[in-house]
Amino acid sequence: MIRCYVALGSNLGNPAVTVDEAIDALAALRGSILRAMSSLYRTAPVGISEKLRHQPDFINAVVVLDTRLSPHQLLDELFAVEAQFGRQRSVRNAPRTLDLDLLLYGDLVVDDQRLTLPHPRMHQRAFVLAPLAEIAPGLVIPGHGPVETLLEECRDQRIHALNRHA
Ligand code: PH2
Ligand code: MG
Ligand code: MG
Repeated sequence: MIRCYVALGSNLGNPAVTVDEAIDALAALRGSILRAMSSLYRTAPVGISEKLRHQPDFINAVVVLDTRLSPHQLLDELFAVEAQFGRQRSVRNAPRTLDLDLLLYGDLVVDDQRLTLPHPRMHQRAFVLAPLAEIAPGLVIPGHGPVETLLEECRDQRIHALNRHA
């Protein structure tokens, strides 16, 4: 099996419920086993154009999946789960009920029409790096370095771990 990391994000509807339910859906994916999940994080929108800037905070999380699926099969499954949660694709970076991004597929490096691995912006985003560091300390992102070092460079991004049991 290949070890993969998948990021979850939501900022429409009830994001915390959506992310929890989406984690259950990922745990049920064919040919795959859910190995770990991070805490949920409340995060300020990052890298969004001026016009779309005033959108709600996100809930983000990251999970570890071991899979027998190919990268493109896994990508198709992730799109199917997004659709199941009512994801509408309008303009890029519009608020969304659920975004599932394949971050890493083993140490595979690819860049084709549908898929770029490692995910091209993951190394600049605290909302990915903080949950990733929680479940995969010391992980090295091919071409970029250790997750903790990258996270230090994103200190200006507002992000806050939710205490599930509060
Ligand atoms: N996703 C984006 C763009 N910006 N910002 C936060 N905080 N969380 C996200 O999941 C996110 C974002 C594009 O997918
Ligand atoms: Mg995304
Ligand atoms: Mg996406």
